[in-house]
Amino acid sequence: MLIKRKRGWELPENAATPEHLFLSRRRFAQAFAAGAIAAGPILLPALAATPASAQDKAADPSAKLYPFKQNMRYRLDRPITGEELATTYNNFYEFGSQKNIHKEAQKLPLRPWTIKVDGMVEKPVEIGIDDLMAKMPLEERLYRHRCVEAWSMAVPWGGFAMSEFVKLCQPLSQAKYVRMETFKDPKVAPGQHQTWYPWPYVEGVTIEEANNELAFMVTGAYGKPAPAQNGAPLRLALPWKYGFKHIKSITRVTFTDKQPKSFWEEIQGREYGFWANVNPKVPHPRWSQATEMPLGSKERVPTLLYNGYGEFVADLYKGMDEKVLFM
Ligand SMILES: Nc1nc2c(c(=O)[nH]1)N[C@H]1C(S)=C(S)[C@@H](COP(=O)(O)O)O[C@H]1N2
Ligand SMILES: [Mo]
Repeated sequence: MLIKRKRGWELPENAATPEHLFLSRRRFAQAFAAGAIAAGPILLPALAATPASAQDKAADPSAKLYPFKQNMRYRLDRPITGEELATTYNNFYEFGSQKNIHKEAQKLPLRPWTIKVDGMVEKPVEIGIDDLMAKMPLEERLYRHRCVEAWSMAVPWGGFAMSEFVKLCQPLSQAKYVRMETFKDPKVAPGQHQTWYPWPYVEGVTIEEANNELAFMVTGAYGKPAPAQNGAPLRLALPWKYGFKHIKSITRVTFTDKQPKSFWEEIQGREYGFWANVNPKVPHPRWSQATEMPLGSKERVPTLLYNGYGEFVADLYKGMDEKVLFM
């Protein structure tokens, strides 16, 4: 994950190697050693043939549903991040390892969009995003977001409780985990030409976490449909966990009895684990997690255990090994 040094909230050079360099160097070296790829240019240019905007915004049938009623149970201890910032400073490696991928991300066609539900469920289904939204109780929630890179934001998300989605899917009793996958289409997502990344992006949670009241499936932001760069048309928000768990542009949800191996865990399992709960006292192997830089701010603020959501989630982890819970 990229740590540039241009802005005030980012870490000094000695605190972190820019993640994309670190990882691409490492994975390139691995692939090279394995004879998988020949020496040559690592970065492929964006496909010139793809139109600048494959997406007709006016055609988004969900636009008329917004804004959703705000659920007052979830309150912020800080101002909402400016929309301009939250929609132009992004992590979405499918479109590149820099933060300014928002223009590139407009190439992602958001309709039609189908989510495949399979694995340990009563009946595997494919459901269109608009049919899904029609079945779900839509609401707005103000949530904090803490990236493992130590920047943070606070966003009004629109969407529905993940527990409602789980109910709709009718998982079998053997299902212990929910595994989610992002689209894979290198024609629209140039980052997916970088074959040393294990595409598609995968994330997972336990069924108990999915059913926790905080787990939220996001369709919108700032009172309207979320833009592609924030993970439209369906992304996850788990505000007590590091941001990389918030998988974007979900196309597949699988109920399983095996703990899923996530994208970042696959790349660098010693630094990015399955649980990834926020804890200021457990440093990342290459930098401190004690404080964070809210986007748009000039001063760092203390990071809170479970990102301040302990009252909702601490019980999920009672008696578990603290060595794995916070990475
Ligand atoms: N598919 C996909 N989902 C993703 C990522 C990604 O690169 N690809 N980055 C993650 C990380 S590290 C963070 S911090 C958040 C960033 O969400 P935002 O761009 O809406 O702030 O998305 C997460 N979800
Ligand atoms: Mo992140």
